[in-house]
Amino acid sequence: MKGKKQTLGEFIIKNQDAFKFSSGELSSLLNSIRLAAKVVNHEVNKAGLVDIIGAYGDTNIQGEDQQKLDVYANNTFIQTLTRRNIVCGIASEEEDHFITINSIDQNHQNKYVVLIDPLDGSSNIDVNVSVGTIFSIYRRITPVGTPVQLADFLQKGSEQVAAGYVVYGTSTMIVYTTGDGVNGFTLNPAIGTFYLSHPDIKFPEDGSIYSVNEGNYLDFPLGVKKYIKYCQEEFENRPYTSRYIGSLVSDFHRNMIKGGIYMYPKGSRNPDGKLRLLYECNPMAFIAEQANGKSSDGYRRTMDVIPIELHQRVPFFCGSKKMVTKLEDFMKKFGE
Ligand code: P6P
Repeated sequence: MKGKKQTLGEFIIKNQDAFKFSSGELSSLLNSIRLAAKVVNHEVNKAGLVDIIGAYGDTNIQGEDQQKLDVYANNTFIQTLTRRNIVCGIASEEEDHFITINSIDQNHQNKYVVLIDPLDGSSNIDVNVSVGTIFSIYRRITPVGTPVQLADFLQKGSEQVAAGYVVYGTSTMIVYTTGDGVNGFTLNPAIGTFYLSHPDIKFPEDGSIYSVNEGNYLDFPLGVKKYIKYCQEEFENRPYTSRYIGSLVSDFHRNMIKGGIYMYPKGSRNPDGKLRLLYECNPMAFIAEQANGKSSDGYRRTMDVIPIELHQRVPFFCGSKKMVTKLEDFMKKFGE
């Protein structure tokens, strides 16, 4: 039918042959993420109406208050992924350690591990600011038929086979890559179907939006301070616009559409930065690079960082290629 938009389900099936590993398993994995996203979206959208807002009364390994929706989203993604019998292990921001997934008759035959930030930006939940889910998918590297190991999760970002995010915003979208470009799907809540709304998304090579928590300015490395002042000076197409929602998925998504750079530098309170390498920075970096953008820790490509710890943090600079390169120039010149 003319003008009929492709659904996410149709897109997954149509493109599964392009996936260099077992297409059926990845398709099933992506379908389970699609289902979990719809379930979480339903709760996020009605959070203001029921007593699901507010602290869960517990804290996660990050020492952050767990919001009830954090826990709900975490449980929903873990249960949905487990039921599909595709993954051998899951790591989550909300779980201190990785979870081994293996039903009795299964004997650890599943080949994929998933790392998730189930509800990023959750501190914004009870002020009605958009939040997101971030996921990263790898093939296991330890022998199939044995329990998953930490090494399966501590892989460089360049080894990811798929990554994506859900943004629960003015509309709910899934944006993901399997290494063959980036595509965005928007949910029609009336029928619970995601439709291809943003095919082949590309970061504008340059941009005029910078996203950083300027409240931490005095704490930033000199190179970052110099870059921010560069963004603010009257010259060429500057001053740029400062836009910071405080929700990585939303800031990243806007910058990918309009052009921009997101920055979370290190500082005295966050000596390695705040964002987690494995389930925030690497998946966003994979998407950024697949959309012709760039991502680094100020000096090195984010996806080349060798992980040493599940909840490891890194400084994170990600967005339009020319803006990230300019930031790196300031870091090389002025450094810490
Ligand atoms: P700050 C949310 O907690 C998050 O991980 C990202 O989504 C967001 O960009 C950042 O932290 C906000 O951190 O220190 O500026 O409040």
